[in-house]
Amino acid sequence: MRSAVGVICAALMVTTPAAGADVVVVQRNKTFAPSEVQVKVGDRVVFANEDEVTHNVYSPTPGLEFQIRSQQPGQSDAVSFSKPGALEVRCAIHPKMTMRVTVTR
Ligand SMILES: [Cu+2]
Repeated sequence: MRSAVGVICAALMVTTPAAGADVVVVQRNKTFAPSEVQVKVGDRVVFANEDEVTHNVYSPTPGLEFQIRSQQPGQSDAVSFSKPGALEVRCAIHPKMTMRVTVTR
C-alpha cells in the first residue's frame, strides 16, 4: 500500500467556472482515457470517474500541482489551468495510472 502523496497546493483551482472549453478525461478500468490531452490556458479538464472504484487524481508537476482528492464512481471534477506547462497526472490510489496534460497559450 502506497502512502498518500502529500501534494497539498492551492496553486490551481478545482471546480472553477471558466470561459474556456472543457476536455473530458475518463477513468475506466483503472486507466485514463485518453492518455494525453492538450488544452489552452483557461480550459478545463473534466476528470470523470467511470470506474467502479474510487480514484484520487492529482498532479505532482512542480508549479502546476492539483489534487481532486477522493473521487467516487460516477463523480466528475473539473480542473482549470492558469498557466502553460506539461503536467504529469496520476492517481494516488493506483500508481500505474498516469496521463499527461499539455497546457499552451
Ligand atoms: Cu485510481
